[in-house]
Amino acid sequence: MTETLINATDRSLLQTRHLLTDIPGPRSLELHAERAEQVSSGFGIALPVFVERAEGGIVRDVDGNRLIDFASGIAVTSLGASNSRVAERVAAQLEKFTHTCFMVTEYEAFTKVCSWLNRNTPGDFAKRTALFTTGAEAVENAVKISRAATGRPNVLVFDEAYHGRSLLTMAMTAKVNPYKKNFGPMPDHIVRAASANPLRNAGVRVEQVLESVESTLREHDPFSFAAMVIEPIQGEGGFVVPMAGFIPGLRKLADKYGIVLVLDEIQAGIGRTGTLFASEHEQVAGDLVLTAKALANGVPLSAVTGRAELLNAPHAGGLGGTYAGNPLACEAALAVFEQLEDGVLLANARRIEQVVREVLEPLLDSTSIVAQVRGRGAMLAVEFADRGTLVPRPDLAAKVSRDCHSQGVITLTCGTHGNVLRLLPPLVIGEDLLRDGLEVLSRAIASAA
Ligand code: PLZ
Repeated sequence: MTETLINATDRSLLQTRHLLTDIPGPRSLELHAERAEQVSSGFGIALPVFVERAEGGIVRDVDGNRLIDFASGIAVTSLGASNSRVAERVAAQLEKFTHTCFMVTEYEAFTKVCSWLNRNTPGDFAKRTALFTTGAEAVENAVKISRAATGRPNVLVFDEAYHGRSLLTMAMTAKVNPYKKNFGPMPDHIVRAASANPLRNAGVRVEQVLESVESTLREHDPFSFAAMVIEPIQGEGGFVVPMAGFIPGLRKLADKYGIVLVLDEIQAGIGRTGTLFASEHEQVAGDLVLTAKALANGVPLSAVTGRAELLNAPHAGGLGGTYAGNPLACEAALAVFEQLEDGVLLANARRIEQVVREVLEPLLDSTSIVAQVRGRGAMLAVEFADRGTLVPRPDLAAKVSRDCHSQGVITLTCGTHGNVLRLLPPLVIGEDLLRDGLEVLSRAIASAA
């Protein structure tokens, strides 16, 4: 895999882990102290390291350390954080104009991004796309579109869901701390149903979970629901791949009651799981599909794509936003699409899964603190819990993550209980680098056990 990588030839940042100082180093600590004097303390931090340059699978910090990137800025920089084709297209656009506002005067790249998404999202029906800026905005607009199309108020969401931090999407997100605490009251008409977490529902059949979802719908009148919104693989909630048959079962419920099925592919989509869209693993087409994050490889862009009759339901002028589908972001997205076209990146994602499973799955036998290794493609996670009782161990996830950080591997945790360590390497990471990072991780897990 190392040699087939798309950018392997034009990399100027050496693709090896290299530590010159403690992590964080002295310059990062200084800058972090300055930050604390200037920046709202409402922002958390996974690793207080200041970045000087990033490329491929490496992040170089201001102290000259080279760290392995197992985060990709939370599943964003899938093509590497300074992808040359993205840089070229954005630079060329910068010379022409940075912004017109698509609601004032138009530019072709906006249409081209919509056209690619219309062609490539699952579902053999006429589609339209609306572009926005952040993931949360895509979710909010999916709700607006579904309400306009159905004339109904309610929105069904699921346990362990994450959909954003804006007022509506915060209400749709399941986890209270840190996302919702002190920020209420929450907007109304959000109803939560059971999700189909296989680890936490051992012995439960998928039909039973679907019955429980249907009974939640019935409690509120199923015909009062505009949309049901689900992540095909739950991201912040713990990289939960739902039980087989769950998403297809939701598709059937949505059809039965005329509810818009919205697939939030913001974290899992755009190649991350080894297919363009994670819902392809389930062979389900959403009525609306949401993308953001990797869509423009770090230039802010999000999209709602789906059935033409839904996207055309809002009145003209009802959708928009000053920066919606900004031309720099559209050019970045077109550069991403070009590089997804030949399937090499998708193959890389699948190869990453093979390597990660080969290294981490033996831990299931050698320790009793790893309850599961799960995920798809380059969206993989380790859940820390007592193997017998399944009591979550966030302390171990935090310890292992800290250990990785100190060894120069950028890892993130997630999960309702904070006990899941997730791996989101860029799809262009070289195999040697990937294996080096995994070696650090397995040693950290062994020492925590
Ligand atoms: N839907 C499935 O994963 C963003 C959140 C980081 P925005 N996830 C990372 C944080 O702590 O704020 C996300 C997601 C899914 C929606 C969103 C929201 O996307 O671009 O952060 O608004």
